[in-house]
Amino acid sequence: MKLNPPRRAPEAFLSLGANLGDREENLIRALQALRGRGIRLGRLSGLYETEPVGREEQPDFLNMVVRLTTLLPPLQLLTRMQEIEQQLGRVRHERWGARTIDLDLLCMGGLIWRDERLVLPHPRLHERRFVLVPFAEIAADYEVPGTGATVKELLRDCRDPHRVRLCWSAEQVQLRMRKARA
Ligand code: A4P
Ligand code: MG
Repeated sequence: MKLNPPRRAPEAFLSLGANLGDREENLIRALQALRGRGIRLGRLSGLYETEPVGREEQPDFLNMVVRLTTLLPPLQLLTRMQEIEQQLGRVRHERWGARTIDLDLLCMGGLIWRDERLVLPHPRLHERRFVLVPFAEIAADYEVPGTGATVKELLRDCRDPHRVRLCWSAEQVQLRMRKARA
């Protein structure tokens, strides 16, 4: 009997950000919600406190990047991410009155994708230190599809002046995840 070769699940990188409510809690809850249903979490970056880019008059963000593997097709992964945003946003909405979590899909395998729902790699990732610093922490040598450059090269060339400061190490995040599960 001929066995099918195991399918290698593609890897994906997600950026998570929160700037309202209990920011750490929102990120931890998003990570927990991501786990399962065809998604396996891999390496996590630490949490970085970052100056807001774009609309400047808003609180500082906490940002991080996570690697995961999944057999979900890209649009299904995006749908899952948006469900999680809604779940967390809705809970927080009553209390804090604004969106409390942002999940962006940075890259997925070697995929280049552009339609009305999804653009891959994320079109602004190379302009943003709040993405590139945590991304480089977990995957400095990953070549971002379509750029011919690694994450650490994109970070080296990035001119974004906004402050990015590590405030929780990856080990502290792991510990917090384990406590939340216990
Ligand atoms: N969409 C297309 N491609 C993607 C992708 N690769 N990942 C579409 C996720 N979504 C993607 O996103 C708007 C639409 O983008 C979705 O309908 C989706 O189909 P959204 O998350 O609903 O809205 P948004 O996040 O407010 O808009 P946008 O343009 O994604 O904003 P950004 O680029 O995410 O910026 N400063 C700091 N320091 N830290 C931050 O995390 N985040 C933002 C938001 C601004 N400034 C920030 C931070
Ligand atoms: Mg977004």
